[in-house]
Amino acid sequence: YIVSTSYRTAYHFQPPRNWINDISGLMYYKGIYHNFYQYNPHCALWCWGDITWGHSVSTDLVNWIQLEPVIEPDNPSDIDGCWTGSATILSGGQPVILYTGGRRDKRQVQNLVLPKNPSDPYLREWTKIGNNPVIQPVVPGLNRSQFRDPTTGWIGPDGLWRIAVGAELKGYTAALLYKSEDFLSWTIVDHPLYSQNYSSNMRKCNMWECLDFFAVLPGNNSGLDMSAAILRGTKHALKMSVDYFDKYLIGVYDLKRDAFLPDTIVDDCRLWLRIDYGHFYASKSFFDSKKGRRIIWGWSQEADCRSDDVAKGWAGIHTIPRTIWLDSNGKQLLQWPVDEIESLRTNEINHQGLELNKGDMFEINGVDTFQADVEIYFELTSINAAEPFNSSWLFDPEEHCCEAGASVHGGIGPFGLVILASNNMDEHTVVHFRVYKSQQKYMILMCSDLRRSSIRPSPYTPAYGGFFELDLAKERQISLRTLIDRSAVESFGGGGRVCITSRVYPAVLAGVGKAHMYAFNNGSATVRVPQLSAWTMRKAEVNVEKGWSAI
Ligand code: DQQ
Repeated sequence: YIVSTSYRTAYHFQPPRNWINDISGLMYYKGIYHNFYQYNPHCALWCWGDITWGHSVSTDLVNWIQLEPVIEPDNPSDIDGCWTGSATILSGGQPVILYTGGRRDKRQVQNLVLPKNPSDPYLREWTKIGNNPVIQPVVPGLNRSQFRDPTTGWIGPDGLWRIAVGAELKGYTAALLYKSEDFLSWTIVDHPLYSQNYSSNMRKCNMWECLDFFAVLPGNNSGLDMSAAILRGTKHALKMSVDYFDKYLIGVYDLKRDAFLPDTIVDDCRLWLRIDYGHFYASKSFFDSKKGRRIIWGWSQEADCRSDDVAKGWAGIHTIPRTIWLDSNGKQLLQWPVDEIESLRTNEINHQGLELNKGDMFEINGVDTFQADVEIYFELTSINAAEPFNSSWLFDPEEHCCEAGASVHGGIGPFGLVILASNNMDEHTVVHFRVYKSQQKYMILMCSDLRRSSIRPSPYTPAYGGFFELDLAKERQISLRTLIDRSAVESFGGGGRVCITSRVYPAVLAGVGKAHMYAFNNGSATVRVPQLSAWTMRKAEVNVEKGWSAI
């Protein structure tokens, strides 16, 4: 198979060569979007001590130019790697970066860098300050090798800056809270922003990595600046990357207690909602002051074998930036690809008023099936056939997606999209829904099933899944938007209630044949498709190798 070129994405963020991982600092500064990320300039693998801060810039979040790495390991406070951190724009407009440094003795410390020339909108050069590290792991009971990933700072009512740092402390996983007047000298607050005891039923919950803490308004997709005055009705989201997924809690930031209080306490972190139910980790959000929205994106690691990564010469992509906001019910976050990505759409095709009976497959022709954006609305003709919901499925939606795959007939569903399908269907990926009845409400299962996505033996091909609630008395339509970009598939179900990122490596993509795409239904109840639109997606200019001096 022609591994090296065919799996490279056409409009996702990735480096021309080498390894990338976490999103490490995002900001909009003097007309430019900045993406800083974990980057190994030497090869396509993650290696201790090699990790620097890669840097790319953009004016539209679609096309990117890669600049020189900005922070490299070169002193005892980061010699084992310049790991994840965050950017903050201080009150006078000055940008700063805090990042975790790995030391040889395995202690993790927090370091500060400042731009050499803040009037340069590209912020190409950064200087480590003399008194690094600015935060040491000195708290009694702290595990010194589990103390990392400082958040973006925010200002509290006392005018002091605050940040949170993920840590393992005396049997707790915690978001430790630090305060500072000047961003240079920090003191720990006597209680964490939030913490959780490791207990037996949470044995799967590890240290919280890549914390993110941000303000949201129910039902309002305008973003909020964390340092602005807190508006009435504001809620807060605490996001943590843990156990292979990015999870979050919704609650309030109690200013008197200086603590995050989740709306509901769920001890078992397997039940926490996820930013994305697929192959997505280490996301970060930022307030986009240009358009007044909050944007988030995450890292999607390769799911093929390491020897293929080495052969390709690159590994890791970032997902499409998404606007993120809180649903009007105040319970869950919604996400939608930023509008800018629609500038890549071409060759639009449309279908209206399709009817899909049990066993129907409707082929979607006329777009490049390897590089497409598909939006489809499924309308339920009746909800009586919904099968009963079993709440134990919430612990392991992946397992339920395996049991209830696209070929298993149901009452309502499975229905959805079959993509990247070879002529004889020996390779295909399915994104589908099922509707279940749970007492007074309906629960929708969304799966991204990769089990037949490749005939090649090496890729990791699970069935990802997530559930969302839908008031079917009010809303009879379930929408699906799927962005297909060669080895990346990002799906947004129910208007962004469940998002699933997947990585696929079909042989059909490596030049063996043409791929097909179908809308299908395999449930006993007929579903209508009032609207189906699809586009071919053009290639974006993403980090094209021109040399650092291109701008
Ligand atoms: N990756 C970074 C760490 C972070 C982890 C190192 C999460 O700072 O906790 O590359 O993917």
